[in-house]
Amino acid sequence: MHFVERQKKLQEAYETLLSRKNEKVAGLSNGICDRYQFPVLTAAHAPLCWRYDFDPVSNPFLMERIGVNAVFNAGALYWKGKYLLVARVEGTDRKSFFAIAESERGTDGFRFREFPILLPETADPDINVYDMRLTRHEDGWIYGIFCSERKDPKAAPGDLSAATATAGIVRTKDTYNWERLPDLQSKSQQRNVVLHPEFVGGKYALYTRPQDGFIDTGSGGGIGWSLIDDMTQAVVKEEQIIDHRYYHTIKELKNGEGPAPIKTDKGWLHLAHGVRGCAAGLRYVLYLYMTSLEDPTKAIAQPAGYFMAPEEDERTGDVSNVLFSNGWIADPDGTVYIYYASSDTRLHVAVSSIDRLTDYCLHTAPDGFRTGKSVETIHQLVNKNRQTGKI
Ligand code: M1P
Repeated sequence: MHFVERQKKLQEAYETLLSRKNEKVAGLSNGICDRYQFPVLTAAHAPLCWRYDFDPVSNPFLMERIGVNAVFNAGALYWKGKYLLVARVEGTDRKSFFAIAESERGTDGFRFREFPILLPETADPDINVYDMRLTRHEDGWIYGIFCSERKDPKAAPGDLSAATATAGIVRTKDTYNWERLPDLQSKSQQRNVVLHPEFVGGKYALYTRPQDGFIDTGSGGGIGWSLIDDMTQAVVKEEQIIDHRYYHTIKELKNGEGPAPIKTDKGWLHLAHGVRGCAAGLRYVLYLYMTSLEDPTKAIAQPAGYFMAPEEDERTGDVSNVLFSNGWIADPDGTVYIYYASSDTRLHVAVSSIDRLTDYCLHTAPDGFRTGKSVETIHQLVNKNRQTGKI
């Protein structure tokens, strides 16, 4: 195909993708949230100018010079009239980086800014970065906390896979200029670290996820909480587990805080991921819980099980059987946009509301930790339905 014709076709296909309207999936859903038909971001949403050299002299075949493998796990923020996503963009070279996509609607029309974020490095440069959680803190800064991955300096000779996970920290006031702060200091490895939006007793508060290794949490008991004196020199001095992992639950193997919690009049609303092992490997699902406004370390609602798990096409991708979320946005009218990725490949949106999500948390039975309790819960519901004669 002639260069000019190919360029025209590439641009037309790109504009068709970006202007595609997204509708709620037809059907009843589970009533907790509604999925949307199309992913909001995919590898194909990466701007053509990141991927193609449009000079016929240096790229006579108009081939892709830089490949994008996947776009997923995005932090989210409503900013100056736009829904803003800081997406994890993974190149075909396996390196992830952050890039901001914006939309005026929240369910479609996401368009990347011209340049991905050129993240400032520390003296020990990140080998890979991913999964930024955004927090608009009451101190006036927008913080981004992400996983910084480096080769494990203690790896045995020949072990090219051993890595370390550390929480990298940036902050901005305008979403264009990002100041890199020192990485979080912690005695264990850390991933899925999230900043609580308010001061607690005059200190910053972090949700942590202590882990012994890069993949295995080992003795790390779940989602932790740590008070921090200074975000410009953040140190985990003490850490308490506020959302534990348990045997034979959706979070048996590991769990991790999703985005920063949303403050509601009934408590802090949290979104997290839970991981269990099965014959097919690791299975990542999404769950909700709530903590007290007076004491954010105290759980006030822990509904059993997941509210979202991989469905249909979501089940397959680079790392199959995974739903992961590190971004959501609550509108002033209570609408909640949950940005979740499937199978480490693409990013979707599901829409709910504060009322629906808190109702789900506060009126869903907690896990009884054994099968008999689960059946008892069903009996209670059937009896209630019989008594009220509503069915
Ligand atoms: O591959 C699934 C997910 O694995 C990790 O999550 P966790 O820290 O809970 O193990 C992360 O690498 C995440 O990006 C990825 O989606």
